[in-house]
Amino acid sequence: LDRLYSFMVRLRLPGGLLSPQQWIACNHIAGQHATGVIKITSRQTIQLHGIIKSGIKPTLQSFNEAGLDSIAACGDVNRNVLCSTHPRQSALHSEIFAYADKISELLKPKTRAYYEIWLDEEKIADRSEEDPLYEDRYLPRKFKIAIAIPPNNDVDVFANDIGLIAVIENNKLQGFNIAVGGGLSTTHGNPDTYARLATVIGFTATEAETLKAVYEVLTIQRDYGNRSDRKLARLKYTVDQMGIAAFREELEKRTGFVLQPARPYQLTERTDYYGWEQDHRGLWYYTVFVEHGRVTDEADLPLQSGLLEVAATGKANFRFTCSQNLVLSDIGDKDKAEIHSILQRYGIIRHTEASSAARRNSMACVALPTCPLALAEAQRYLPALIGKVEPLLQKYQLIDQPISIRMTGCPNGCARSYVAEIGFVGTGPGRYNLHLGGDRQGLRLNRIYKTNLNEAEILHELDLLLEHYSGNRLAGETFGDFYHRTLPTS
Ligand code: SRM
Ligand code: SF4
Repeated sequence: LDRLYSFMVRLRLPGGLLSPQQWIACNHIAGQHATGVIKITSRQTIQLHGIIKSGIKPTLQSFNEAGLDSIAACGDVNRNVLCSTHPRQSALHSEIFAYADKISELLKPKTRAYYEIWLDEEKIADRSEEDPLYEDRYLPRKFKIAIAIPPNNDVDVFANDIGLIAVIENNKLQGFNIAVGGGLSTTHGNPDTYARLATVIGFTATEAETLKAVYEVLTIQRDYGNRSDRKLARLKYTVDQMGIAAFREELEKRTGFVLQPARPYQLTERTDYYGWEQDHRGLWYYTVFVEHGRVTDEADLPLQSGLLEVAATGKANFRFTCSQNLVLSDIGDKDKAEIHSILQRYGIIRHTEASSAARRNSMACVALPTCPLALAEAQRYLPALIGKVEPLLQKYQLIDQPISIRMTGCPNGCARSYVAEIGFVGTGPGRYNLHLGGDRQGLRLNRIYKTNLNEAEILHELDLLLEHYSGNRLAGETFGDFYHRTLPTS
């Protein structure tokens, strides 16, 4: 008798966009083959849990019928490419957004195995499977790319192996600043591992140059990355091993052109624009708060049913944010009232509006019960913990502050807790390291303040920290900036 394994399937969704028909298909597939819950991830896509072995093939086939695939969503390859979500961000959003797809296609493994194994494509024995990028060995480790459109760093661009920052001048896309070597994961007790923010190394002006530079960063990582220790195999270690100057030189050798000096840029926020917003074309967008990306029906919030009804109108696209939320998008003026009334009927507007600023700005990874690497709870626990932090925020008149609180069940950093103002990193059942001093824009890592705290200890520490902050901060100073300034460095 075979064991009853269950699996998770994650979609490749560059930029995180689904049509309403695709959302309906995903909803249907989730109910038919998985647990029913649709999970929006911190990398702008969705995943389904609880798929039994015999259900994998029908799941992937159903996704394929909906024009969706799961290629390179996991593995030592380039992962889902992120792009700033909200079209109201810039009149050039669609032009920049298109790069997510181009990069994803460029870096997709060439093997037909996915099609042959899951989609019954005829296997041609002598078909050559040459892949000039991944060759016969893939990369030493997973690889991540994000594109940010200033001033919003909603993609956490510096947490990626490659970060592209769009440079817009005179209403034209001039090109991209390129940053390399971001990555967050650490391992408890292994001092050789560390979180690192990507370093900006230059600027590329044309599409051809940008794609070439991105591609060759991967070939450098393929050829120079550490293949003997997976804990030290991400590009961040390769970059530090080589040094920035040598890395840039190698890149220029491989691309055949010299990177221009980086252009000035400003990332002043890391925000999901909740509620209704309108873009330059007059189209409407409603950003829904989806706590930790779990789309399901709860007694007091039938979110999944409400979103299905929105999708059934065919009048809104579904865009995922990198903070696990959802933007109902591209809604015509004449359709806005209809969508609004559905959202209102299902309590979605009330939930989005009534949640506190800190709750709406929080993130948690999946962790238990499905993640095999979890040491502690995250998405099942953080909502309750925030419920206990909110009275403290009230007590110190801080309830309107969108202090970023992120929790992960282990030090891998899937909810990017190392770039939060308050980061919790699981150490064991019910226990977390408390990190402080990150900023609100994702430009600075936080630091460990206290280790291995249980809930009572967390609340005690936060009570003291919030009181001290509320009484001593400078005008306009955020919680993260205050503790960055005032905490002694070790
Ligand atoms: Fe992650 C592994 C969930 C974003 C760093 N991550 C995992 C696995 C697959 C556990 C495993 O290896 O078996 C988790 C599946 C749990 C489950 O039950 O579903 C998992 N990671 C997630 C998601 C779903 C968290 C979420 O709640 O949203 C995110 C899915 C992203 C996606 O759609 O592709 C997710 N993971 C991240 C991020 C954030 C990001 O990319 O912006 C990070 C930190 C950034 C980085 O990569 O440096 C991240 N995940 C890791 C790592 C550590 C990698 C490393 O450099 O060592 C692992 C473990 C590994 O790869 O060995 C990991
Ligand atoms: Fe699992 Fe750790 Fe990632 Fe959370 S941070 S999903 S516990 S691997």
